[in-house]
Amino acid sequence: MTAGVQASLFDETDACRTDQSTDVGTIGVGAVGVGAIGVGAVRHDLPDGAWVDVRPGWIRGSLDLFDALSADVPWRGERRRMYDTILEVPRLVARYDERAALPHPILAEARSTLCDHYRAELPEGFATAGLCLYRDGADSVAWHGDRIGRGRTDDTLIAILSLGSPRSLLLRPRGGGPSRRFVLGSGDLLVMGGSCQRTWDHCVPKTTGAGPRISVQFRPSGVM
Ligand SMILES: O=C(O)CCC(=O)C(=O)O
Repeated sequence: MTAGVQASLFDETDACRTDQSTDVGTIGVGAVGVGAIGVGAVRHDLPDGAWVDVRPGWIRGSLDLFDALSADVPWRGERRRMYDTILEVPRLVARYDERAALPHPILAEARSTLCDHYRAELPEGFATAGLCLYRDGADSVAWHGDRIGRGRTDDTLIAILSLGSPRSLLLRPRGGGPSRRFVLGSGDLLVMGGSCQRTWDHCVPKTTGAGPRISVQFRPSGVM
């Protein structure tokens, strides 16, 4: 499956980092590579102690990574009970806990880069990876916060790598108020931090004309 879209306009060609390096490093897998987060990341402070970092073009060769994950990940559908009806969840998923091998070596590199960059704010580091495949614009995820585990009571960080077709990720205060829209292109990174999971909800709404998109969410252990 090919996303059939251009990667982020910011898709970069610089070298990416190794576990050992302290700045921009050199590990990539073929044409795919992880950039430094500090280069080009912008922090958006939100009310109530929440923030969002956006780092456009974090992954170089992101459409190759999209194609590899589309083909290799054991995608599965999920069902949820809604009152007395069982409904198909409108996207495919795959989950990797902290002990599981990730489905592409660049995702391990991405996680380790995230752990290094956010060590002061998240000393325990990112552990799990949740992957979602939005097959087209009819696939979506409804408003929610990641409030299972410590995200319910404490500040935490969730990092999202977007691959494939651009989609909007919206955030709105839990108590109501105007929403904020972040349009994520292929290879872009968005990190939600501070109180974001407790005080804000996020969603990926349905849209017309979108192609396939993969979202990779890195979370600390026990947070969902
Ligand atoms: O698709 C995304 O980037 C968001 C996914 C998400 O919020 C979730 O699966 O909990």
